[in-house]
Amino acid sequence: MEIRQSTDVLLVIDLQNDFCPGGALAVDRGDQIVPLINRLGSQFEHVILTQDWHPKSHISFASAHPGHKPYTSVPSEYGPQTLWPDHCVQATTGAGFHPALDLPHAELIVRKGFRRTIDSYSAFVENDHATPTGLAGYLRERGLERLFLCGLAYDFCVRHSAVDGVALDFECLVLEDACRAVRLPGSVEAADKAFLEAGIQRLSASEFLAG
Ligand code: VGL
Ligand code: ZN
Repeated sequence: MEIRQSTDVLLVIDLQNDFCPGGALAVDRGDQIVPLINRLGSQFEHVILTQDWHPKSHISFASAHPGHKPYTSVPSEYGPQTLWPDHCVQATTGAGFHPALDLPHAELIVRKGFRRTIDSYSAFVENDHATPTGLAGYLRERGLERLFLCGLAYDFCVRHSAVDGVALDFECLVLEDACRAVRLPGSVEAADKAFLEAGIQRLSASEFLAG
């Protein structure tokens, strides 16, 4: 597959310390995809990063709901909200990008989840399904049309970003081996199904790079 340099984007989701081994919400082997993502990045003219960026006491933190444990769910105004360990707190080391991530030409960093009462898995729309992040407007204004997604986590932020991107008329493809999953019960299967239903192609980044 040929990269269309003027209209394609590499969208790197949440490659942050807290999602890597040793971090607060560590994704198994989350750090291992960094070299592959760096190689991918060097092939794309347009690279955009997302950054999970929560205030203290964020609604998605189990610690903000006394008596509730991480990885359970609570009702919220916009439906069930999964609770997580405190993670990606604004301006902490955990919220920083993995130190080996080497994408100096990334042209935009989209921060999400910065409103205390709304979580945001998607790079496009927050979990209330109403609050836009601004990414769709940026892409349209810049004439960017097709997104290759990679990063963390496959079954949450990559999943919702790709599905919302397609709903907003962007073509989205997922570079599967350049992602890692949180793996809550059934979450990877649910992501696979969501990609299939939305017509989102999954492809191997290694094969993609090999041409
Ligand atoms: C994510 C859970 C909570 C992700 C972010 O990046 O997939 N998952 N916040
Ligand atoms: Zn988060």
